[in-house]
Parts: sequence; C-alpha cells; structure tokens
Amino acid sequence: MYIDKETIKRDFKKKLTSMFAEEVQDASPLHQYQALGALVKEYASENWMKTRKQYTEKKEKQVYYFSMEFLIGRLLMSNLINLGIKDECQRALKDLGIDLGELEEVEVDAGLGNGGLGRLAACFLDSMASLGIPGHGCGIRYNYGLFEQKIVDGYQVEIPDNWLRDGNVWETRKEDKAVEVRFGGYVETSFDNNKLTFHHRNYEPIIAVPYDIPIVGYHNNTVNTLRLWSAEPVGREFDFSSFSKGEYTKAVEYKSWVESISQVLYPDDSREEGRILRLKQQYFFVSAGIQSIIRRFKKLGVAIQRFDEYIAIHINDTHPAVAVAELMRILVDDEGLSWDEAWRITTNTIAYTNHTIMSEALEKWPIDMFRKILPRIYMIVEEINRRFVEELSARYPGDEERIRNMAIIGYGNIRMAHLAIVGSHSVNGVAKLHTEILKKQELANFYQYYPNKFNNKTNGITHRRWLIQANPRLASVISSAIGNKWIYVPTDLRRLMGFSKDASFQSKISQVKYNNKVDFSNYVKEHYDVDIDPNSIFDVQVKRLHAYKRQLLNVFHIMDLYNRLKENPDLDIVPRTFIFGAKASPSYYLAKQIIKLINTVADKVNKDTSIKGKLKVVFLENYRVSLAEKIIPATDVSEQISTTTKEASGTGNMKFMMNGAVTIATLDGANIEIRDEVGDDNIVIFGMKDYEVLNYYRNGGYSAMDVYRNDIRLTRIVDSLINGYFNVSYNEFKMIYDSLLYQNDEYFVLKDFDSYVNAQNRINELYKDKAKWQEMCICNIANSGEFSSDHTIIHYSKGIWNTKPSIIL
Ligand code: 26Q
Repeated sequence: MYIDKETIKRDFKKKLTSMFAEEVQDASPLHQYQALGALVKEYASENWMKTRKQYTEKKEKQVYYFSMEFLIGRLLMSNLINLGIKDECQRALKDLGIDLGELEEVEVDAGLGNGGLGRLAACFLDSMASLGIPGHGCGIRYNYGLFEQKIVDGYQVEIPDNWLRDGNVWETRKEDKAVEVRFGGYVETSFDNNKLTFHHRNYEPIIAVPYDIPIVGYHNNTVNTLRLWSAEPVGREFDFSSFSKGEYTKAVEYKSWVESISQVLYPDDSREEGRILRLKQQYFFVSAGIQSIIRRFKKLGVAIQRFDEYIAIHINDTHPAVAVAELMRILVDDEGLSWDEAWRITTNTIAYTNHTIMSEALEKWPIDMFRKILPRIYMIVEEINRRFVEELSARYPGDEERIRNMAIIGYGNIRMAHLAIVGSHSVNGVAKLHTEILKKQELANFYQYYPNKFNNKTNGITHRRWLIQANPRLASVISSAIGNKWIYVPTDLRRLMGFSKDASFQSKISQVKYNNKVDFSNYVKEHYDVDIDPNSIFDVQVKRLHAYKRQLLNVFHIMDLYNRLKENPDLDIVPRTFIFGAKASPSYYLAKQIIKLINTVADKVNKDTSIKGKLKVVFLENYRVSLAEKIIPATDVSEQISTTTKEASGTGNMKFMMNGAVTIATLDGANIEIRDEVGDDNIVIFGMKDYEVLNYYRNGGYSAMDVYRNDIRLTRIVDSLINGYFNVSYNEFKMIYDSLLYQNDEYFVLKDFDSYVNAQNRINELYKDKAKWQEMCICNIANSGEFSSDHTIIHYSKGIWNTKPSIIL
C-alpha cells in the first residue's frame, strides 16, 4: 500500500480531531499513539474486508489456529512495516514534530501468553498472513495478561497486567457475532422420530463476544483475523430493580462468575492441577470458536458432510483439546449427523501440536469435575473412549495394561493428550529430537497404533518482527550486500556466506552489533541505573524461569568466574556482561529462589571494584516481547543450555541466531538443527547427549553428591548457598541447595558444570579473534532463514492443513 506523507499528516490530524478534539501540539503521547493506531487500522480495513470477501467468494479452505495464548507484543510498528508505510509515516510525524520511535514506546504489550507456545502462535499468524494463507487465530480476550514483574529487594513481585486500561486500538468488538456457551446443568435423553436425542437442561448460559484484531500480511494485501472471545452475562444490562433481594444478589454473583472466565491468563504452572476456571476457559473459547466457524461455513452453501474440505482446526497443545468433543457435539446433536460421519469429519478437520514431554505438564481433568461442568461433552468423551478402547481390544487382545495406558479416560481422569491424538489426523512435535522422543518414548504406544499421524514441524520465528523490525540496522546491512529477496525468501540469506570472510562486510556487521549494544546500554542505564560496557561480551539468557532451562548452571559459571577473578584480578578474560530476563510462575518457589540468587550474585559482583569491571550481572525486570526486541539485537552470546531432551524446541535460540549471536548450547530441541545448519565451528556445544540423559532417567546411576564432592569449584559454590557467604538467611537458597544435593539434581546442573565452564572458556578465546568471531556471526545470520516461520507454515499448510495461498489483488 502506498500513502504519501501529506495524506498521512492530514488523516492523522483528522483522527486527533475526531477522537479527542485536540490539535497535534496539545495531544499527549497516549492520544497521539491512539490516533495513529486508529488510522493504521483504518488503512488496513479495506483489505481486511477484501480478504474476507475473497475467502468467502472463492470458498477457500480456512485454517483456524486455536490457542489459549497469543503473545502478540506490540502491533504499531509491525503493522506499519507490513502495510509498507513505515517510512512515509515516520516522515509525516516528523513534520508534525513527533518521533515515531517515542510513540512506539507508548503501546503496551499484548501479553496474552506465557512464553514460547504463545509467541509461536503470534509468529504463525504473521506468517500465514504474509504468505497469503487463509488462517486465523482463535483465543481468549483476557482482561489481564501475564503478570507484570517487579524486582523488589531481589525478589520477584507480581503486579496484575491491566493492559486494557487505556483501551486497545487494534480490536473491533463484534457484538452481532456473539454466541452462547453453556455450562453445568444435566442432559435428558428422549426418543424423537425414532432417534435418540439429547437435551441440555438447566445450564448456565454465557455470552461469548468476539473482538477481532486485523493480522496484516507483509506487502501483500492480505489481512487475516485474530478473534479473541470475551465472556459476558446474558442480558448485558441488568434490570436490577426488577429483582427481589435474593435474586439481586444472585444476579450480581452470576455476573461476576461469568466475567471471571475471561478475566486472567493462567501463568504457566503445570504443578497446580485441576483448576476449574481453566477448564471453563478452555471450553468457553473452543465452543465459541467452533460455533462461529460453523456459522460462517453455512453461508457457503456447502453440505456439512464436506466440512473438512473447507475447514482445518489446529489445536496449540492440548489446551483446546475439548474441540474434538465440541465439534462432535455440534455435528451429532445440532446437525443430526451419524456418529461415524461426524467422527470422520472431526478427525479430518483437527490437527494437534505437542509442545512438551514433561509428563507433569500433560493436562488431565478429574472426571467428576469435568462431568459437572460439561455434562454433554463428558458423555461424548465417554463414547469416544468406549469406541477407542473397543478398537484397541480388537487390535491388542488381552493386553489390558497397554489398553489402560492408552485409554482417554483412566484412573479417574480425562487425559487431554489422548483425546487430542485420537481425535485428530495429525500429531506433530516441534523439533526433530522432540518428535523422535514422542515417537519412541512418551507416546510410543500411540505411534505404534497410528504411525501415519505422527510428524515433525520444527518451530520458526517471523523474520519480519525479529529481524526487519527489531534490528533495522542489520536488515539494511544485509540488503546492501545481497539485495532484498531474503525478505520474501528468507533462505536467500544463505548468500551472506559469500561475505563471511569479507573484512569490510565483517566490520559493518560488527558496527551494527556495537551500535545496538550502545543503545541497549543506554536503556539499561536509564531503567536500571547500571553501567554496562558495550565493549564487553553481552551474554544473554532470556526465557521463562524453569529448573530444566538451567539458569542455575549459568549462575554457577558466573560464581566460578568471580571466584577465579578474586583469586587473580589480572585473569586474562574479555570483560563480560551477563544479562538475564525471566518470569517465574508465582507459585514456583524454586524458580523464585533462583531469581533471588541471580540478583544476589549481581549485587555482590557489581559492587566489587577489585575485579576491575571484568564482570557485570544484570537482571532485566519484566521480560516481555517488547524487551526481547531490544536485547536480542544487542546480544553476542545466546544461552540455550536446557537439560538435553527437556526443551521441546526453543524459539529464542532462533531469534538470537538470526540477529548474529553465537550460541552456547546443549544438543537439545532445535539447537541440534541450528548446529546442523551452521556446522560445529559456528556454535559452541557442551553437555550430556540425549541418550545419556535418557539412560540416567531410566536406569539411575547418577550421584550429584559425588560430583559435588569431587569438584572443589562446585563444593565451594554450592556451599556458599547456605554458609553465609551472601549475608542472607540460611533458608534463602536452601531449596536450591536441597534440590541439588538431596533430590539428586534432577536436571544435571552439577553433572554438566565442568563441560559448561570449558565451553564458556572457548567462547572467551573465540571472541578474542575478532575476524573469526565475525565470521561466526555472519554464518549464523546466513543460515537462519531455515528458521523463518514462513518455512514452518509452508510445511504445516502442505503437510497438515492442505491449504493454499489466496492472492489478494
Ligand atoms: C498448564 C496448566 C495450567 C496452567 C498453565 C499451563 C501451561 C501454560 C503454558 C502449560 C504450558 C504452557 C506453555 C508451554 C510452552 O511454552 N512450551 C514451549 O513451546 C515452545 C513452542 O513450541 C517450545 O519452543 C518450547 O520448547 C516449549 O517449552
């Protein structure tokens, strides 16, 4: 789309007038941002209509990506870039005395996700739109996203994320598209016209109101939709006066019960099981989403028997797995199809992605709870299970144990992963190793039974947000070397390999990194009042805090390095700045102790002038998408150090690679595929191999205590957690201490320590050779195109959804 500067200026002023009756110079940055956002949305609207119309007229197959989480971040810049009007807009605002970069900072992140899974959903939306694939998001419009993190005295404190306080310029409330979702009550059966019929009685109705957000494709006129559902009571305006006293109270209670459903995103907390509200959230958005899909489908005038030829539903982990039963319910109860016909359609429509092998994260719901909230859905799950168990008995006669292990309902629970596998035609893992582990270990029984359902789709990230938008300096240096085909075909970045040894190109790349580091240092100074040196190595670990991600291993290396520096202040190392960003789930105490430990170490190290500024540690408060966009382009060393087999894929690893960081990693998740792309010389690998880890888990034989006793560095570090070294109470880090020595270090922090320290020493040596280091950085950028989510989405589209691009002229 092309809009000239003068038009933008005129339209922007008009918006300020119509929305706020203000002139440019009187409007606050918030109002300026809101006016600009509204204007950008307006610019996208025509294509939004056009896209929708074309999809309907051409009856194109649609994909609906169902996810409890969409970690969108900000939309202003990415919309401007994708519409192709960023530069013109920047010039227009400049004429009016406004800095676009400042307005960008006014937008609050849409933090409707925990981490990787939610961000993946957001990258996928961007890629689907940019490839012209008719694909839309379906989720929940939480009033509160992931909590805001404050660090107070080194501890994490959670603050509610009231992201809608000033409204959301990107959304459109579609009241006329609202649907009803029913909870509770009971099911009556009757025989009508010789047919068994089910009547849901005495249920609590809830209105689901959709809020639509445009998803703008890159320079291609496509605008898809992210539809987020909000829960509202039936009868929006209560006529409270008409209620008697008792009913009045009931009505108010009902209202707040309803509103609780879309109130808050659950922080990733697989330990806290069986929370009723989360199940209600799941059914709420799944039912609303499927109802609205059916409604639209019916307008096509195609027989419902052909539903699966026109619709693909993708479920992001098991969180929306109740979709299997809900689609069955609608097809059987409302559309009057036979069970077998409905089952064929359902399984052909639905596909499922698994994001974890951590067994404690596999969702299950207690039968009694599930039945009470979703009585009809429970009956359907029971019937699916009955038929599945019957099939299994025919295939594995007498193998009761296998059948018990595979059943959807067992040991008083409904196992959502089993429901998702049985009810879909495709089950995919998110990186090669992860998929292999699913097939050979976690889901081996299912793989044997349904070998053709299983497939791998390695994750990806959108290079538009994570390179073009977040790192414009790098994008421009790349284009000056190889042109801009890479923007449309990211694997074209490969051509940078021709420049990997080119001294002048190396120096450009190094200058970009340096400038980004200066920018970030200024940001750290302004927001944390910490001085960091842009000439030091920026070594970054940013991701959710989890024991398996091993932030602790990183801290232990820092403690060891500090000890070495104390012994020898002239130790020949390149100065390093270790940067962390991580939120811990509010009830995950071990994770919170690790945050406190990082801050405690930071405090001690940063205050100590005797180490001559060779070591700095910074904990970035409130890590989120918009902060990731600032730190990733400024990173030299990317920490991807999970216990091998535990990180399904990782996606941060890809973002760093694309921005020219060198990765220090275990051979876990997608790190393996990154290594395969760049080769062993351009990544630093350490740690246990998958088979070693699996062997210890299966057969035992690891003694953390022995490792601790036999390595004096570790003895010293681990002891200092409890011996007063840090001037904190004995119990401050006791849980960490016990997890290592008395729970035998489940994630092999001690076991991998020596190997990790050696790897870090290699990093130090490599960095000293400036040319070699730049060559590594370029090689990483050049090979990162494989990890564009465009690539990933093309594979989903061809291999799972059977959809094709629809070019909007
Ligand atoms: C479960 C029960 C109750 C409340 C919350 C949850 C919950 C919420 C979020 C469980 C899991 C999640 C998120 C998981 C996640 O982000 N997994 C990551 O997915 C990425 C995308 O595939 C992978 O790259 C990461 O390896 C994986 O950890």
